[in-house]
Amino acid sequence: RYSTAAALEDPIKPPVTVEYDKLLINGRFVDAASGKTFKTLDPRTGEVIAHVAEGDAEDINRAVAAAREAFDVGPWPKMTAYERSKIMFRFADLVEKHNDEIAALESWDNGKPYEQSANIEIPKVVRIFRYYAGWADKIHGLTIPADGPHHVQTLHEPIGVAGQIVPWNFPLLLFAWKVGPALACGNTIVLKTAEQTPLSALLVSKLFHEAGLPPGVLNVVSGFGPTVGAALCSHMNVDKVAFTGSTETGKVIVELAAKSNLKPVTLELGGKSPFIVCEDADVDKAVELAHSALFFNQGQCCCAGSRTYVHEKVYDEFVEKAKARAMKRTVGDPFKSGTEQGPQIDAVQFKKILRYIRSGTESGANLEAGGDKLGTKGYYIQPTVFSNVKDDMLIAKEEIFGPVQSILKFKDLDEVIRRANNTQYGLAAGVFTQNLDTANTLMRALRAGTVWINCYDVFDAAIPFGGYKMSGNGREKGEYGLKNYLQVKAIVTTLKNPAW
Ligand code: TXE
Repeated sequence: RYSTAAALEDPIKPPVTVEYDKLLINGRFVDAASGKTFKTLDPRTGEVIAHVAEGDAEDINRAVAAAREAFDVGPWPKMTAYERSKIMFRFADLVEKHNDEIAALESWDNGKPYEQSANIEIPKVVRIFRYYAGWADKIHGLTIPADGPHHVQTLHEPIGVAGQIVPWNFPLLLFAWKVGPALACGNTIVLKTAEQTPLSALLVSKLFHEAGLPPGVLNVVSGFGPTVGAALCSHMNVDKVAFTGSTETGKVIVELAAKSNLKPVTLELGGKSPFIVCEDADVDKAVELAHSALFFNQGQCCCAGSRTYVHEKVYDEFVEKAKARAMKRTVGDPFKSGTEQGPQIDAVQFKKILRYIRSGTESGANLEAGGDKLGTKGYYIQPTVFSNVKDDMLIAKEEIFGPVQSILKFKDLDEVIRRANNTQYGLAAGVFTQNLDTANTLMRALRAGTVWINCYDVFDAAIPFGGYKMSGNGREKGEYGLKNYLQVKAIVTTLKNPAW
């Protein structure tokens, strides 16, 4: 059924080489203090791409000291906002110029289709940096009328040294969501990449320095969560932490921040987002949108539409067509043109997904398509569809983070609202209907940070993104994203002559 399996045995040589594999501290590439390295693997084969310097607490100390100096002494927060903005624009131009090389490195390290990296993600990275470069000289406070003979104003100031921790599913896009607003506001940064995908951030950070970024403003320390990540979150000289990853690790991070210096934490965590197909839906269009809402990026999206609720009137037709669409999905080498789905990120995620697939079958859901790994090398999984899924099954409750679609049946709006909201998560939701009243009811009733109506995964730089409930706190992107990196100073001056 999956005719592409044979092609997976012979991976295509990526059109790029690894040039940067050290830590970036104070504008220079350096070895880890311990001299240790770790392997980053090709998800197509499990083979080594590169040995990368492995940071630990000592390297975090070095990086934080550099970021501290660049913040306290300058020049970054002391430069004019326009100067900072120009460097960010120059950086965006360089990323655009090197688009294909960066995209190739991203796909090699992560396994996502090269066409997705080159045509969607890296251009979005450019767009985010241009968006926030545009904000740099438009951040300002207020003048406030207050009682008494006082002139009152607010200054919006950077927080200081930001610790940022990114995951592996969108390594560079999430780098952009974090680094863009932090730099626009005048903060300095120590960023930890995910241990599965350290490469692209090192390459672009090199380009940032070429664009004129002063040393110490952006430091990148590769390594593991319990060492580098924990040291960053616990550091007394880090003023703020921003994290994207699992809800479980999010809780650890809040604890580390609280136990050290009570630094504020913003979190973008897991999800189990409902995608609701109403009775008036054009089934063909709904199937296609629900398919991409779940399967995009190998299903490794925090906002994946992973509970597909379909009205009973169109349920059977929807299931048939969703199954046919999944079986047509082109799984293949990420570097092959036309590939829709590459391998999962690593052996841990691969096994976790296969466990969930087994659990779906065992708990009585109908396996309509897929259900197994694909090929003999690397971490490919067949696009999998379950129907007859019930709310209390594990596959309907927990984040699978893989290419597994669960289709559930509903009868009326009140029921689907209650069921859609009955989750610890609240990241996103999708609604598919032509009925304005239905759309209006659902968009207000759904407890989620984003509701997409007749669309999904629209990630414009200006649109805020973040979670309700245990999907996190704070918003990234857009004007809201600046709030994570600013603090407000109130200035009160006594007026000699209040009449004026
Ligand atoms: O996540 P972790 P993992 C979900 C998804 C996935 C599951 C596990 O369901 O299957 O999480 O993935 C760093 N202190 N998401 O294990 O552990 C780690 O090094 C500080 C959802 O990869 O959250 C990496 O850089 N940092 C998600 C980052 O946290 C620590 C994206 C994410 O890893 C740490 C990824 C510690 N103690 C997974 N432990 C999303 N929201 O998009 C780990 N890290």
